[in-house]
Amino acid sequence: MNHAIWLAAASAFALAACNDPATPTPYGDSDETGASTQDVQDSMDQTPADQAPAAASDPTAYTVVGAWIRNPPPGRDVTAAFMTLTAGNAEGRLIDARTNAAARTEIHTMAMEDDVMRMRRVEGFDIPEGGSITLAPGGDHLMLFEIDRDVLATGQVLIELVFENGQTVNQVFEVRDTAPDAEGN
Ligand SMILES: [Cu+2]
Repeated sequence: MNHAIWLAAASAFALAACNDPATPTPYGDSDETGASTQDVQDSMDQTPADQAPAAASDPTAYTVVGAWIRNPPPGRDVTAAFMTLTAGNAEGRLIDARTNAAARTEIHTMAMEDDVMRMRRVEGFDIPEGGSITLAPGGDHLMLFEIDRDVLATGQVLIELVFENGQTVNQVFEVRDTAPDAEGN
């Protein structure tokens, strides 16, 4: 039931989105070479307090757990990705997501509309300082359009999460039929 609604919503949105002029995707166009050597040096001077040494010099350290992407049924060219995202020592805002597994990615939320759950595009998700947000089926999610099934078939999808302050996090999302914590099914 839920699943059917979700599919219907996904289908409606995909159709609507087709009228959208394609957004230019700067993916793979990165030319950032500065500062990384210094960052590594800084990290090495610090005690390895946690499992995220790369974020040691970042004003906001993001942590992602439970990242997964729904294995889409045959014939679908859209799917959704989920995770729990925690901000460390500063508040943050997720504003974009990029991946080679889809032609386009959007940030979506869900809202009831005439007794039907419908997805809606939003500009981003705020993450409170020291807090977290959870993207999960039936709620907030990353929406992937025109998916590349060859990439999904590898079982893992790399998604670059882009934050308002310019930080990015490259996160592996596991391709699954159900949520990682959905046991006994
Ligand atoms: Cu969506």
